[in-house]
Amino acid sequence: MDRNVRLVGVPMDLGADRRGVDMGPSAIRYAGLAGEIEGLDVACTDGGDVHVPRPEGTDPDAGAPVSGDAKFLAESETVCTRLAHEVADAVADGDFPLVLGGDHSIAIGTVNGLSREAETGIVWFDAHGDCNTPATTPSGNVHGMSLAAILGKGSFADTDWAPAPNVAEENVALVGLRSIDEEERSNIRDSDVTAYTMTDIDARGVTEVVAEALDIATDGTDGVHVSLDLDWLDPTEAPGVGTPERGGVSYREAHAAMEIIAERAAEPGRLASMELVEVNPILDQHNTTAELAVELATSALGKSIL
Ligand code: 4U7
Ligand code: MN
Ligand code: MN
Ligand code: MN
Repeated sequence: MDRNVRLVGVPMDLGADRRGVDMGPSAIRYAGLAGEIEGLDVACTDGGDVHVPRPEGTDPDAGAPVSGDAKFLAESETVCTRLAHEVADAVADGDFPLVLGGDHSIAIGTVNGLSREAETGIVWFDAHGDCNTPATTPSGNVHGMSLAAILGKGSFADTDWAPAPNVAEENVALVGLRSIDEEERSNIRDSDVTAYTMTDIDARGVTEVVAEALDIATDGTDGVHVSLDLDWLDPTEAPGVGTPERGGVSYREAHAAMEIIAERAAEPGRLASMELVEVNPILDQHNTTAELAVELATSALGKSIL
């Protein structure tokens, strides 16, 4: 990594059912993120946390679109707009934004800030598709809709804060899927997003799949955003997440994926930003999942064993 890394914490949990994911930024910092990054001879500054309203005293139905259901949509807009501003500021200063969640709804803010001035590809590591819309969501939780929001699907198209300005579906790859809702499946199939399931990883190996995902995300773009939902990993490795799904990638497979990203960071169409989301310290065993998030981030930023 040839740029300064700027940490931006987003203690957001309004996009998810389980309280606790709001403590993710603290847990990831406590696991030693800044020191580990500095250990790579990369400068790291901490931009602090974006302010998140507390659920008490907020109306979950405020801002909901006329059709369908999305909880805390008004607050999601507020938080994502603030975050987009912080990310755009970091990029304008020549820094590399490393965003710490918080639930995955914050990706809407990260990608909006990032793609203001640059064509952006996305590699989205997740057990889930995050492609529900307010009309298809079974839960009402925005963290299950964030990629659809970024791509301006359903009623998100009518908002000015959710669709990202410079992201083409053709440059988006989902990696590691194993839990998709019925109607969400059609949202993915009817889109130009490329989706790699765990079956693809079983058949082809994680290195080939991730290399191909990067080809998609770098094709004609200025940079790639890596969105890492820790539930991408198997729950035996990452127990501290709100929506664990069996059958995820192993510790080594996750590292292999991040090492391929680091290799690409030096090339054109390089790594533009990264976010670590869905770490829930309340559900964790010790601070295992936050520590894993730190390891994977430093791997992506160029840490090698020898
Ligand atoms: B995550 C779910 F119904 N699909 O929409 C939904 F199963 O950011 C889960 O990937 C979404 O962790 C998980 O609520 C969102 C559910
Ligand atoms: Mn500013
Ligand atoms: Mn997710
Ligand atoms: Mn997920």
